Amino acid sequence: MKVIKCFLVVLVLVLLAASSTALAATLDEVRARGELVVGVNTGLAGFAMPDEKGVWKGLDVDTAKAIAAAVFGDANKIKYIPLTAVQRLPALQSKEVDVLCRNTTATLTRETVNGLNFVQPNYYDGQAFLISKKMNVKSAKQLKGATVCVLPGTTTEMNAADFFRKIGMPWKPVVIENNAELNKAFFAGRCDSLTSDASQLAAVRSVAPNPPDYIILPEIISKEPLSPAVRHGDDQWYDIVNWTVMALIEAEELDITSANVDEMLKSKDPQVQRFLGVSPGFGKALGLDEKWAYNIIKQVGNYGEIFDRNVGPKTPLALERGLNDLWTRGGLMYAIPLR
Ligand SMILES: N[C@@H](CCC(=O)N[C@@H](CS)C(=O)NCC(=O)O)C(=O)O
Repeated sequence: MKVIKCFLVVLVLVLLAASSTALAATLDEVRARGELVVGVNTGLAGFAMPDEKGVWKGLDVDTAKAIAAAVFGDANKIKYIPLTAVQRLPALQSKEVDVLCRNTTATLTRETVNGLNFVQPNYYDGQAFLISKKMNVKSAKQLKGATVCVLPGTTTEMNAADFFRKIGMPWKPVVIENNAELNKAFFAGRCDSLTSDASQLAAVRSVAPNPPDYIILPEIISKEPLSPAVRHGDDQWYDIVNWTVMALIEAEELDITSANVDEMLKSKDPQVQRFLGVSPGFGKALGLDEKWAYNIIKQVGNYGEIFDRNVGPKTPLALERGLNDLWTRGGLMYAIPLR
């Protein structure tokens, strides 16, 4: 009896030790390594793509930079790991990356079966269809019998099947795993339509041989809340990534920008003072420096700046804020209170 009791006590102690290391692991590992390892797209204009000098640019890249700024006070301490749609979830599960910032839709099965947690979305998207104007089609409901290019390992594949099944229309999926090959197949006329998240179709269209030859049909057939993701089991790391995205939105709500953040340090507004660490507390609560949010905004900008710079109306993607506008202007971007 005594031996069994003893064994149980040891077992409990071992389990406790194991769970506490799992809880604190990621931030410690990232700090010890001296850089954040981020899983990004292999190349998606506006979201994550190296420029002509090989410098990664995009909304997902800026989200990653914000995390690095929060953790290190230096937005450039990042190693980018390009991942295809099929590779991305296993790469996070196997600890090849600390975080995924890769236009990935938050879903129930990805959070449960795949053991991941999605934080606050950094882009609310929805699936659409891209076609050549020559097709003379105005609605996705006219795509009867159409061949549709689609990437495997995505929510896209299932949504398209659901859409056509629901309206009882036949279609022919053309499934190609390599994204560049998929886009090439569409532009070469191997499929009548390319289906994906609307923002991605805008990105693909922006690099088309002649963009005005192509249109995105009006139907949005799904909800695609694109969110950074972390592994299950490390709440502190989840909090850091989640509150980094929240901070980007909060700064826009408070009218704090990369240009005025130093001026804002002198603000009399207690909310601004707490946000920028002038009144300390939030940094300690997250296990970070009190200047975590200041560093994010100074080095990367607020959510609106990131949106405009990468995908907004003045970029080749020319996307409107729409759902990604602040809640105060009718969008879904809403930072839960920093208190
Ligand atoms: N948001 C959807 C789709 C994401 C996705 O992977 N889209 C493709 C189509 S543009 C992509 O990013 N491809 C780039 C690649 O696989 O390299 C999901 O999470 O499943």
